This record gives sequence, structure tokens and C-alpha cells, in this order.
Amino acid sequence: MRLIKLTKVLFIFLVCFTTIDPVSSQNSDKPNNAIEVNTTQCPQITSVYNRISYLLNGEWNYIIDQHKLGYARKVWENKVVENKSQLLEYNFNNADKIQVPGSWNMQSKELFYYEGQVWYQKAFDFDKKENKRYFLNFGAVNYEAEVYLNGLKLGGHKGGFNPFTFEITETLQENENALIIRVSNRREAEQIPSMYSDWKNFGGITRDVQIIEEDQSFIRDFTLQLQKDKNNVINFEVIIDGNLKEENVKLSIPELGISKTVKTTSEGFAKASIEHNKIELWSPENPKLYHVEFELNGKVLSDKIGFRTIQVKDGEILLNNEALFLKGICLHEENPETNTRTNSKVEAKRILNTAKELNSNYLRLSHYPHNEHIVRLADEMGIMLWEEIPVYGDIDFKNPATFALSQDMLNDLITRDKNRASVIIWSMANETKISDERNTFLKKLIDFTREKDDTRLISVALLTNKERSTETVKVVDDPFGKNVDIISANQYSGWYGGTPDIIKNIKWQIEYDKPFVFSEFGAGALQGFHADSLTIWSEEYQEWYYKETLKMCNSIEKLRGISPWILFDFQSPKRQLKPYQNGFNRKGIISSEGVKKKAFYVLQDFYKNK
Ligand code: GCB
Repeated sequence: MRLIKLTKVLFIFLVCFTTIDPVSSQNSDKPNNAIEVNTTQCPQITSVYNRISYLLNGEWNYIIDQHKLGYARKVWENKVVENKSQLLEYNFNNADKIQVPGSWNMQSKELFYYEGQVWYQKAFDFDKKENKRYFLNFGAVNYEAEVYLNGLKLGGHKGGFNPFTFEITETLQENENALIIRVSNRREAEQIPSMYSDWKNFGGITRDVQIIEEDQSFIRDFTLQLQKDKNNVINFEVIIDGNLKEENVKLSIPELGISKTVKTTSEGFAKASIEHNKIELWSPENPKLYHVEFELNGKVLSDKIGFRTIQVKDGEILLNNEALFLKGICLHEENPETNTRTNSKVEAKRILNTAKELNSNYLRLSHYPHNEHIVRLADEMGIMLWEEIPVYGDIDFKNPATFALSQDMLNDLITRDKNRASVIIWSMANETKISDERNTFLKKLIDFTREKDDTRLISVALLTNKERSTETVKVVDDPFGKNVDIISANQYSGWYGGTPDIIKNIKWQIEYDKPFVFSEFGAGALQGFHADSLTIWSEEYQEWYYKETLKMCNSIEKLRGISPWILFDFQSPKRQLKPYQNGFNRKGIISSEGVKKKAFYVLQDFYKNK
């Protein structure tokens, strides 16, 4: 029976998947003796939170595997000792427990700095229904995952911040399923990010794990947004998955009286444009979302979608044809109080409420894709977003596998968030040095992005030109600027060099006639440490730094937005200066205990009057 099932699975796999995934094929530690049912993932299933699904969150078992013995021991077989003289050097049932989602670093002292391999295991029963398809979906695993279900290898995935999915219709059992994942957060030179970053390398299954239940044919993905620069044309695209691919899909937006049926091609794809002259547009002041429904064979997938246009024109950023200033702040995906990765709606709500309290209308979600909860909530609460992938500093720009990985990440991010009105900017990279390889790499990413989504703006956080800049003149002339819609640069005058008194004399020379967004500036301060404004690490120094920098901002003619570094202090193992840093980057305007520093109020005031 088991053999028949397995043969069937192998057959389905061979028929369905012919391409080798560049990501999983990079895995150098492949076991040679596990039976693979699938060496690639399914295409992303979007809107996962609006589908019938079963969370596998909660308590899992885990075994640390620093010496990588899991393969030799075949731990995916999930064996238990059968007689008293049998030696088996693993046992998930007696292993330590860990919460999923969560990062292992914050759940066990011994794992605080751990970078290596850990095996996770979850046993569960499942009420499997007739005639349904089942998909195992991970919101994110940092960094590499290899997934086994009931002794069979489903596949692998690299990249710590993007979702991935496997079909498990055949492999899933009613009773005693054993889901086993090898997770590694080892840093590697060819990965993204590469060896160097200024944040904690949280390892583990950091976002939700769920089993999605679908019909034989189902809507896998859809796009619904205003046509580029048109506020009265809605473009609609839908992709269905399944055997019967020529199907009718009905789109309804009841509040607008829209009901439109399209027929998918034999590839399962359909698109249409709908004109409507009374669409209430989304904006931070009025984050209007419409209830939308997509119906296939009587089954409805629904969502809440906002419509808005975003463009640059004559040096301005225009939202719904009106010029705006991006009153922003950068954010890492770290809970300011528990100091671990955030992954819940509740945490997202608290963070966005804090951003609102700051009077900001915009967040830079740095330096990697954040969880879907915060992006969806930004739609609801009216906060505009910059999203980026972790092409951070000097990565291996020459390596085709690194490029494939970054394109994969971008593809996953755009696929997941393309229907979110709040997302206005896709950014390709942060602080990369000029070289031919970098230029080619990033240009290919931009071309890919424009092809996939021509309705949003593109940027890259650049550096100022050190050779042409002086203490008081900052030159932005990176040749790559010609490829982006918004020129952005990070600059820390008054912190990495100089004191805030130089800032008021700084002039900016930006060699492009495009809107400029000051994507990072900041200074460290230990909350509760008070001194005079000349004493670094004090709240007063940071306060003064903000006052002077914001004055300087007012004199930058092309400035159309700012996102200072950063809303909350965050963990970074390279920041060990005692007694100030203690493992944290202290440039937050709110501490790692959630307490506001003086600079918070300076920025709050600036935004109030902007
Ligand atoms: C930067 C980086 C950011 C760092 C920050 C700092 O330019 O983009 O990731 O954390 O500076 O604090 O030095």
C-alpha cells in the first residue's frame, strides 16, 4: 500500500516538475539516502491567511546538530528504540521543546549565539478530507530548510525571509504524521545576506507553519490593482492551479457594483481590465479598502484591497496625483520588548500604533522582507511602506547562484505583497559599492521588478561618494542612480565622524533630477543615560543630533522623504561596547525595553509640523 502510494507520488512529481530549483540545488549537504518526493517547491500560494488552513504552530521538539550527524543517523525516519539492546542516538520524543514560530536564540541560553544546524520535529494527526489537496506552507525559515514528511524528503529552501510551499496531498496521513525539518542559519559568503550584517542572525522556523486545504482546482494567485498612473482602471489577473484549467472565475467588488467573469486559458491564466469612475482611493488619511471576492466553482476567496496610484513627476512623489513627503522611520523585524523576531498581528499593531504616535506616514521595512501581518495591517492603518531584500553591502555579485537567489527573494516578495496598497517602493539593495558586477546584478533585478510590477517605484539605498564629498558637502552621484525612480542615500554625519555642530553647514549635491529620500541617518543613545549634549551615548547627544539633522533636512531642495535609523534598538552581536551597547545597536529612538528616548519627541514634533 505504502509502496503504491510512493510510486504514485514519484510519478506525480516527475510529471509536474521538470525544472531544478537553483536554490535547493545549491545545498552541499544533501543526504544521499532519503527518498525524495519533490526536489522543488510549488509556486507560491498567495493570501494564505484568507484560506482554509491548519496551523502547525506551537511546541515542537528539537535536536541541536552542530556536527551534522543527522544525515548519518537518518533522523527524518523518526525512529524509536524497539528493544533494550538497540542503540539509537536520537529520540525526538525526549528532546527539548521549542516554540514555533520563534527564533531558537531567544528560547534557550545555549542557542543564544548558535549558528549551525538544528533538527525540528512535530508529530500530528490530521483530519484529511476526500477530494481535497493539501499544501504545507512556511512563512519563513532562517536560513536554510530541508523538509521531510513521514520519512520522505519534500524539498529544500534557502533564504530566511520568504515563504515556501510543498504539496503534501499524497504524503499527508490521517494519523501520526512526523514532520521533520533540518534548519541551518550558518552564514555563507554566497548567501543573501552574506557574511556581514548589523543584525542578529536569528535561526529557526521564525514564521507560521500551516497546512492549506484546497479544492482540486483552486485560485493560487491574483493581482488586483489600478493600472499604472490611471485612477479609474482596475487591472485584474488570476492564476488557477489544478487539472481542469479552463475555468470561469468571477471577480466581485460589491461596494463598487463590479462583477466580472473571466475564462482562464489552458495554462490557468486570465486577465481583464475594468473601468470605474467612482473608486475611492487609498491614502494614509483615508486607508479605504474594498471587500473583494474571487469565485471558482462555487468556492470564494476573499480579500481587502485598496486602490491608489504612485508615481514620480517633476521631482515630486505623487500619491493619487498629489505631492507628498514621506515622514518615515526604519524598522527591523524585532519586538522591542522580547527582542526576538515579531510574527503576529498583535505585535504589528503595537508597532504601527507607535509609528502613528510619531506622526509618521511611512516605514522602511529594513533590511529584508518582514512578515505578512505588518504589511496587511499597514494597508488597514494607512502607513506607506518601502520593502527590500537583504542584498546588503558586499555580497557575491559575480555569482550566478547568488543572483538567482536574490531574484527568487524579490519574486516571492512581490508575489506576496503586490496587492497591498501600502507598498509604494521596492528596493533592491542597501549600501553596495560601485562595480561593474554590482551594476549588472542590480540592473537585472530592476528589469525583473519592472516587468513583474510596473505600478510601484523603485529605489536602492546608496552611499555618498566619499572621494568627492567633504565634511560639509555630501555628493550623491552613484551612476546607478539613473536606473531608479527615487534617489536614496544613507549618511551618518555627526555620528560616524564629527559632532552634530557640523551638520548645519552640510550641503547636498545630488546629481539627479529625481526625488531624494534620505534613507538612513542616526546616532546611538543608551536610554536613561543623561549627560550634556556633547557626550556621546547620552539621550541628549542623540536629541541634539536629531535637531541639527532635521534642520539640515529642511535645506535639501530635492528632499521628499526621510527614514531615520531606527524606531527601536535592536540586537546586533557586533555591538558589544559596555556599558552602552551590550549586544544592541542603540540608534533606536525607543529603547530595547520599549521606552522612548528624547529624540523620539524631536522627530514627532518635526513630523507634526511637516
Ligand atoms: C547602516 C546600515 C544599517 C546599520 C547602520 C548603523 O548604514 O544600513 O544596517 O545598522 O548603518 O547603525 O551603522
